[in-house]
Amino acid sequence: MTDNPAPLKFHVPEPEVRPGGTPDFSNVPIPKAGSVDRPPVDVDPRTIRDLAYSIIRVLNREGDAVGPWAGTLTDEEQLEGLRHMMTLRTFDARMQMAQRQGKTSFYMQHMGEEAVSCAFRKALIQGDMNFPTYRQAGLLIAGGYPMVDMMNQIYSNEMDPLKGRQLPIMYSAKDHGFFSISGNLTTQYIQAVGWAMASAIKGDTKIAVGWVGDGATAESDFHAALVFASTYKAPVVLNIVNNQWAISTFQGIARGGSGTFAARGLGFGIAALRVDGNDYLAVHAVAKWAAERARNNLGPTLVEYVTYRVGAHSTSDDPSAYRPKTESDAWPLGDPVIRLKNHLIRRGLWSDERHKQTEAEILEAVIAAQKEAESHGTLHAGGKPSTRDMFEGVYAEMPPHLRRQRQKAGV
Ligand SMILES: Cc1ncc(C[n+]2csc(CCOP(=O)(O)OP(=O)(O)O)c2C)c(N)n1
Ligand SMILES: [Mg+2]
Repeated sequence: MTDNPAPLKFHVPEPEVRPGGTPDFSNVPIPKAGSVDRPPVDVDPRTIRDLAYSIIRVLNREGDAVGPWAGTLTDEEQLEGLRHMMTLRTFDARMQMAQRQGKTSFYMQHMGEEAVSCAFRKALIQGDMNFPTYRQAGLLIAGGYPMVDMMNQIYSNEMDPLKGRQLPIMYSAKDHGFFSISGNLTTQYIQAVGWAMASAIKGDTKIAVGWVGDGATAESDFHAALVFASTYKAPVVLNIVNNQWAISTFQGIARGGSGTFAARGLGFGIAALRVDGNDYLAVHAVAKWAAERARNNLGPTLVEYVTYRVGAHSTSDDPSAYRPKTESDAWPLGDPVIRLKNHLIRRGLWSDERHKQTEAEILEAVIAAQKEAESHGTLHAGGKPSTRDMFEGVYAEMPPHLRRQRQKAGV
C-alpha cells in the first residue's frame, strides 16, 4: 500500500491501423482448414471450450473441402448456394445505386458477408423463426422470398408489404421465418430467446435464431438473453456476425479482454463455436450442428462468424474516415463468392464461363424485378402507400385518440 498512488489511466482499445496506414491482420490467428474437431451434437459444452477460441474451416487455400465438418451439402445445394450469394451481391449493387439515384433514402449492403445468412438459411426448416438484423437479407434471398417485394419495401411504394411504416431494408416476412427487423440493436437476442422459450413451453417443434453484430454484443440485452437461454436451455441458435467493425468503432471495443466474442458464452455454460464466415460450407455445417442441438432439446449454441464488412456500414457512412481503404484486400479469409466458385470449378461442377453467364442472368432477373417495383413507385415518384395505412395495424381496436387524428387527417 502506498500513500502516493500513481494517477489512474483510462484505457481505450485502439485498432492496429488507421487511415493512411498499412492494413495488418497478422495478429488474427487462422487455423488450417479441416483442423478443428467436430464433436457430437449432444456433447457437454464444458468439454469443447477450445472451439470458442478456434475457427472452424472447411474450404482450404486450394479450394478443397476438408476435415470433419465437410460434406453437409450435395453438389446441387452447393451450386444453389453460389447462386444465392451472387444474387444477394447483385441485388445489393443495384439497390446501393438506387439509393444514390434518390429512389430510396437508405440502404445497407452485405458485401463480403454473403455466406453467413445465405448458408445459415439452408440449415433451417419451415416454421423456424429468425430475429435478424439489417445485414441478413440472404435469409430472404436463400429462402425464396420474392426480390420484388424486398424492393417494394425499400422504395416504400404502393405495393410495400409494410405500407411505408418501416425504414427501407427493415423487412418483415413471418411466413418466411423472418421476424420484423428492429433498428434497436440486440432486441433480436431477447426476442429470439423468448420466442424459443415459448416454443418449448407449448411443446412445439420450431426453433428460433437470434442475430447480432460484433458491436451490438455490448448491449445489456445480449447478456440478459444469454442468462435466459442458458437457464432454460432455450431451443435457440445465437449468432454473432463479427465483421470487424461496428460503425466507426473496431471490434476490440465491444470485445474488450474476452479473447473472442464466442468466449462470452462460456461463462453461461453455453456451447460456443467460431466459424470462418467467408466459407459457405463451414457456415452451413456449423449452422446445421447448432440447429440440431436446439431441435433435440440440447440447449442453445452461440456461434461467432468471423468475417469482414467490405462495404460501408450503410449509405450514410464513409469508412475511409476510420480505416485504411485497402483493409478489405488484406482480410485473410478471402471472398465468400470466389471461394465457393473456385471449389466448384476444382470439382468440375462449374467454370468461369458458366459463372459469367450466371452473373448476366442474375443481373437480368434483378433488373426485371427492379423495373416491376419501380412501376409501383419509388421514394419521391409514383405510387405511395395510403396515409390511412399509418393508422392501421398496431391496435386490434383503434383507440379514440388515433381515430380523432385519422379524422383530422381526412383519410
Ligand atoms: C440500441 C442501439 N444503439 C445504437 C444504434 C446505432 N447503430 C446502428 S448500427 C450500429 C453499429 C452496429 O455494429 P455491429 O453490431 O457490429 O453490426 P454491423 O453493422 O457491423 O453489421 C450502431 C451503433 C442502434 N441502432 N441501436
Ligand atoms: Mg460489425
